[in-house]
Amino acid sequence: MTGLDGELRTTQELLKRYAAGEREFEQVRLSGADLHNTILHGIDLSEAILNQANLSRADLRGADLSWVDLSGADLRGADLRGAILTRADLSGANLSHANLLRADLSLANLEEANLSEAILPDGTIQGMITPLEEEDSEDTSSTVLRLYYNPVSWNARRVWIALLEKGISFELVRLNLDGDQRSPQFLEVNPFGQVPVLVDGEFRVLESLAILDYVEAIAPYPPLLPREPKALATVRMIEMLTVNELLPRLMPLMRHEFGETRLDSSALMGVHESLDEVLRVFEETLQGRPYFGGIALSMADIVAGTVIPWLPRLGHLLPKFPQLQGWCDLLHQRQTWTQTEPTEGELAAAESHLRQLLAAT
Ligand SMILES: N[C@@H](CCC(=O)N[C@@H](CS)C(=O)NCC(=O)O)C(=O)O
Repeated sequence: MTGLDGELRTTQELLKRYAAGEREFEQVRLSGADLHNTILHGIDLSEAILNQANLSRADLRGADLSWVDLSGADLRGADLRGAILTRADLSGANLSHANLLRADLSLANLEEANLSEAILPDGTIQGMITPLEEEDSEDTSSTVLRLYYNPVSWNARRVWIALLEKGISFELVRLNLDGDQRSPQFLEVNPFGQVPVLVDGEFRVLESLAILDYVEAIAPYPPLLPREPKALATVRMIEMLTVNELLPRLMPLMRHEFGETRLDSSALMGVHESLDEVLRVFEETLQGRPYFGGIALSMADIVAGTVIPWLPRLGHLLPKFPQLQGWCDLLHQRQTWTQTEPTEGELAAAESHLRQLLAAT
């Protein structure tokens, strides 16, 4: 790979060859390379020179990084589960929020490395007192996360957006919700016959909010849950208000719009007023900040942001809530929102199933 004629000179070349299936890149010299967010699962970079490289959020699961020079490298949020880092030079590297579960760090130089909130090889988190339960630290290094979803499901879209925001690899398994959610195969995955479900190796999580917690724990970078107490409580509050107040109040409007249970004008007005009650709290909570948790996107924006922008389509307009309106506009500038937005075709295809599901609730 690094012989005279095959010498690798650029990051692009490495990525190209990796994409073509090559894995042997031992002794490459790519000081200061920009490899952030890349998928380099199982790569052999032993004895490579990668000092000062940017490998933040890179997927380096199971990589051979023995004797590598990663001094001063940016490895924030990198997924290093099961990686071999024997005698690696990690001096001055930033490994905060990295996942080093079951990584081999024997004789690695960690002088002045930043390991804050990194998941260490034994499953403990640097800077936290409670070790992870043994069963939580199951090695999933050889598995890809699998998300069962439907494109018009708000609950599933929350998880989909969170996974994309984290930049981790996953695969999507689509359910049509036309009865396939009650097939024996899917009922084995979720006995309640609902999406989303996240499967990580042998481990399965139901319930979108629980899944979001799991995603945050396995991929802590970039954080989608603030640590500051008031911001954290606000984020949780918005998540719970969306699920426990906003969505139930929205259901009659959904049934009305989809023609199952038409409401007369006074009942309709009552629904709009009760929705406004919740939205007023959301509007006040933003307090001039771009997102519910402050300046950075959080799980609150993801949970509320898969519902509120749909309200105008259901006849509930937002102009009296200028902050929420601005927040919706901001969300729609994110690729993770546009990428996961159901198409008109998907919406039309889902309409009759949606009607049946609404009638059953
Ligand atoms: N509380 C669950 C709700 C899941 C849910 O209601 N999923 C809907 C789609 S949004 C579903 O799969 N419905 C199919 C059915 O009930 O048959 C969560 O948050 O994950």
